[in-house]
Amino acid sequence: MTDDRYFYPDLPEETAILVGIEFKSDPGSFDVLDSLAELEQLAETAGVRVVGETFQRISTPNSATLIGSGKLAEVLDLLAENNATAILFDEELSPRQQREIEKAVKNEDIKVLDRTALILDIFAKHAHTREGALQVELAQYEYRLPRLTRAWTHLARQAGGGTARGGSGGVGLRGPGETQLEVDRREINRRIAHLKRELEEVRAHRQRHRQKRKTASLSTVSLVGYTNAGKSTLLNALTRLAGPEGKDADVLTADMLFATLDPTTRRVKLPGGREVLVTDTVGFIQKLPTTLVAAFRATLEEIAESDLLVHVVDITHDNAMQQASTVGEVLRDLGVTDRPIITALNKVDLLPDADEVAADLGAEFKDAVAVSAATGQGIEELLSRVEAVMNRNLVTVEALIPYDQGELVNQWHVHGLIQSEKHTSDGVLIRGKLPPHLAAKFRELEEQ
Ligand SMILES: Nc1nc2c(ncn2[C@@H]2O[C@H](COP(=O)(O)OP(=O)(O)OP(=O)(O)O)[C@@H](O)[C@H]2O)c(=O)[nH]1
Ligand SMILES: [Mg+2]
Repeated sequence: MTDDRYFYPDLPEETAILVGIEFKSDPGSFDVLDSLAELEQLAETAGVRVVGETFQRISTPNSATLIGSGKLAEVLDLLAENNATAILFDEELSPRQQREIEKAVKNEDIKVLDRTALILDIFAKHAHTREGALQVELAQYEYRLPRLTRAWTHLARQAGGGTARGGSGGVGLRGPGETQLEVDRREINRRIAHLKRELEEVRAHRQRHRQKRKTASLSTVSLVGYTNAGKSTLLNALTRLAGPEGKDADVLTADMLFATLDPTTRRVKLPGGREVLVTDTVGFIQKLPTTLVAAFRATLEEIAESDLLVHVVDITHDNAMQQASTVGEVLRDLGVTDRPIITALNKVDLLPDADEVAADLGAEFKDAVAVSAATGQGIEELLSRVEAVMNRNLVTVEALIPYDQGELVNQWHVHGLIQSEKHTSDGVLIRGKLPPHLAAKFRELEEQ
């Protein structure tokens, strides 16, 4: 039973037929069947049971129905045979395609959804911060606005009085209050404008917060990777093994897609004593529509501002290489191309011979370390690699710090490396390394 049916036992179970498409001209890096398997996982995460699937290889998409009419007839048969309540397309449907397919289905109780609607639905379930919830709501309205059809309003009426988040409208209709679907476009537009204003306020607040954090000037590392690769588990392991309090970051980890939506940042101590901030971010997925990428703004800003990326790869996944190249593509789309990257080949505890795999696959990646976020294996090595990259641009400084400025000694310990520390009659004489902006500050001290 899915969460929603636990809380709303009267909800009928939702079942779906999946429809995959492979474009002959551009087959993509994922095999159509692998992509469908992923779509099934997305469906399960959204609380929908898959009862049938089919796919078609096509040269050009049919502008009215995406798939050809013969294939559509087959889908309708599958739907009827299995008594399914939804058709789920693995490709984004244009508003027109969605309408035409709904017309062909001839039953307003059957939902016609695509991958984007499904991902948005999961996001609505998993967004916990105000900004996360607002941006998902905005993305959902923007997605739905051109797709408002009789079928939607009909379902909205059926759902009647459902709570905004409770999911009484079921998959594809969770999130913004279902009753909103009954109002006309003008009102939805008004809501979109309102959400945008609210988001601006929340973002301005976050910017100020980040500015404050910046003045604390710790370097930052972002954990990036395909959804379910183990980023959150790794953040927990890093803070447990090297955090100031030695305990888990308390980030939710789960064997589901998009468990994490809102970024979480924690302090982690590198082997030499220097501290960094590590941020867990939203996972990526293939066929991520640009409208959704925009919704990840909080995460994107974190990634764009970090000094180093740790790319977490689930090395035990059959599609590990395709997933890794998807992450590379998304990063490129986001314009993050100039950042040093360390690859963490995760979940090696599940492999019979971790070293062998690391040696084989490690060659495919730049700067790869085999780790297990679950057992802690390889985490020390990962931390040393992070340290090596972070320390690359430190500069050597020697400074005499007066005893009444003890806070500066502390800063040096946290932000840099200490090679020697001597207590003299005038203060503490330190020789070591610091990030460039702090080095300047300590040199000034020298000149006073
Ligand atoms: N065996 C094993 N399982 C792991 C390891 N790391 C993570 N997992 C499991 O993999 C699943 C996904 O882990 P998460 O940390 O939630 O993955 P994520 O990358 O944060 O995923 P999203 O936030 O959903 O994008 C969970 O069931 C974890 O327990 C590992 O090193 N070994
Ligand atoms: Mg996560």
